Amino acid sequence: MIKDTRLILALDVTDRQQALKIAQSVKGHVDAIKIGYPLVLATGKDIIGEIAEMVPVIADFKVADIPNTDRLICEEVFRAGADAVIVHAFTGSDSLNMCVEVAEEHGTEIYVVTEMSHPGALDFMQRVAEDMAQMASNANVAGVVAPATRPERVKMIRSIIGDDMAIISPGVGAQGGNAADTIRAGADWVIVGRSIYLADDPKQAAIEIAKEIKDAIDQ
Ligand code: NUP
Repeated sequence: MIKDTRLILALDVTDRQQALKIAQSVKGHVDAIKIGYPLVLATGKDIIGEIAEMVPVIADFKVADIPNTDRLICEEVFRAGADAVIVHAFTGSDSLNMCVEVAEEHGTEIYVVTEMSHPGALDFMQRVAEDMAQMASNANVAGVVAPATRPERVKMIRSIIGDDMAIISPGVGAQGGNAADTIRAGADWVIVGRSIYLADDPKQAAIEIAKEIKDAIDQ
């Protein structure tokens, strides 16, 4: 991913025309568009390639299976045109390494979930998040997903993975996180969904968040 606006749109709409219209309008104002089950189940997997023609696509399928099934899933997603896939860490290193192997064959990227942004992540995930970040840093992944709702955890995860891997961070806006705090805590990109795609003018909303990010970096 090219680091420019440091903003990723989570495009969780379920209407094909609306998705394409928003993707077109934010083009140039976001570095990637993250799409996942809502859009792909509603419209079909061809939407991955259609959006990828405009803006790089991160496929948020949170892949979490045995290595062979993970391989089959990642192959389909990359064949459909995705530039990156998000995978879960809790299935362990063999599953993760299989995803990395497929990404290497396709010249694409893997991002690994460490600790999720919602309150329920405190029930189980947070207890093993640091181990999962360590596992991710031992694998050849592009980066990890860490919670913008807890900037102190972004900072902690950054201290584990070092500076060579990216942190992409959801939870800004609708979930209560703040773009500037997240970037200051060490995230490379923030991921924003509802605050952009539900806005009257998604392009303007993206421009405003990108400006907040830029101001935080320039400070
Ligand atoms: O920990 C995570 N939190 C999270 O919100 C991991 C994710 N992949 N996401 C996704 O980021 C979530 O599924 C949604 O697509 C996006 C956040 O959207 P919003 O809360 O900004 O609308």
